Amino acid sequence: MTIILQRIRLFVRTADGRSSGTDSPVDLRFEASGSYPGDGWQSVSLDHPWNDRERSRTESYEVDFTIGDETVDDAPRGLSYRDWSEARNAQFKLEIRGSDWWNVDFVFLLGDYISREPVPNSIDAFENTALGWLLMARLDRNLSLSKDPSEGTAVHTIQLDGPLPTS
Ligand SMILES: [Ca+2]
Repeated sequence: MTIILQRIRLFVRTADGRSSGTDSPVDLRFEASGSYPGDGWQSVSLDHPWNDRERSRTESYEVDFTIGDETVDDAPRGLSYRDWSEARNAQFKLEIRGSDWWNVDFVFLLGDYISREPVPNSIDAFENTALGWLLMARLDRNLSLSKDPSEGTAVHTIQLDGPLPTS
């Protein structure tokens, strides 16, 4: 079986405190696999055309992993994993690139997945099943991000604790 993650949506609410918002840039970091261009750790800037991450605002960011030109055995494009265990252990990190403190209320992460399995009794035929948007992670507590260690952590690893399939 192969699990292909085509895109994610991250919902993140900035807390309501007076200095909870940030002007520091924030990246999503993840490890490339499958058809995604490049090897190893990648960074995508989480940025809208407006002033992101103001106090008590909820932002939604979509990151598309199907942008690569490479194909892997004619599989659908995206980040690919051997099985659900590997998919659930994939690492996604939020990294703040400045010392303007960001205080976060909650983080929800959803992923648009496809599972791909060989067709029984065939040599090279595969069946792709679109699973739609699955809840990957929910962090429902306060999180402090800053490059200044006295204010928070610069990199937060999102635990994939959502109810993803186990097999
Ligand atoms: Ca912006």
